[in-house]
Amino acid sequence: VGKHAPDAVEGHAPDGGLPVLWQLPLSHYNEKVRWALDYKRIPHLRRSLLPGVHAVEARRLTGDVSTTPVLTIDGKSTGDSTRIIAAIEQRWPDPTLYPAQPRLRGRALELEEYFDEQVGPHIRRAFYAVLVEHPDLLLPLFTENEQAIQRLLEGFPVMRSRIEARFEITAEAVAHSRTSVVAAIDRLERQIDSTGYLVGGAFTVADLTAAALLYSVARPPEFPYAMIANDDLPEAWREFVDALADRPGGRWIAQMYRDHRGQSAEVTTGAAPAAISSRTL
Ligand SMILES: N[C@@H](CCC(=O)N[C@@H](CS)C(=O)NCC(=O)O)C(=O)O
Repeated sequence: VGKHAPDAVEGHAPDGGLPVLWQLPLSHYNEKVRWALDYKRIPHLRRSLLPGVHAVEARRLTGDVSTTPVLTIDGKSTGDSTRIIAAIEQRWPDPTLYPAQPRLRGRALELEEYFDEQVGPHIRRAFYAVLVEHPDLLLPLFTENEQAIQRLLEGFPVMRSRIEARFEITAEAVAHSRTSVVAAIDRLERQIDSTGYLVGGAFTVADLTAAALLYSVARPPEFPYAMIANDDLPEAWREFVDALADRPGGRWIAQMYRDHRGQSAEVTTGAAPAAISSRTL
């Protein structure tokens, strides 16, 4: 939070005209948009928000959405990863994430919707159900700032009950969510065709969404932020994800990351191109 300037959204000054991604580093919906920005090599700034603050900030920015990711382009903020990718696609069509053929495009968007709505919330619930028992492992996924981690740790009982209420963490719901994640891997495996892709024999928004939303199953080294070290993984989570990571669907996720996750297009302050520094001055 300390990193974001309050006026960073006004379309000039600190953002130098670059798109700004407001994010939670660990969140899979945020990873989806980062991947799209990086894949299209769109130089952009990232502002990481702390949990709690992120919902308030998202609403302040967009007026209609209390979730991250939010992307600000030319002072206009859009929430929801699907809408953001549509906006990016329109503004930066190349390389495209949407199949040109309408029927294939429809299928790709349908799969995007399926992974967003039927898988994303379930893997998140399954994950938090285990990780709320391990704040020492969970909190460093939100920030590297030791002081911030300490503060979050002190407030953790409240944060934990908010997470449990917000994501409906009950034994019954968690069991159902685990089943839904396994079903997602089943569906993924049925959908991968002989080309290795989900739709139309090429990498599209469908592949990107499936792999990003299920990254925590495969734990790919290309994931750009902190992940829990293998040796520290709580047993209850390890046994769940390891079984899935070993399946063809799990290996496919790792493959998508290897082949298509690409290089970060984030512009960090230290590496700001001249055009940005001079406008900032
Ligand atoms: N449909 C949204 C979902 C995004 C979402 O659920 N984001 C979470 C982070 S994983 C969030 O900001 N949640 C805040 C909250 O639920 O209060 C999208 O695709 O962007």
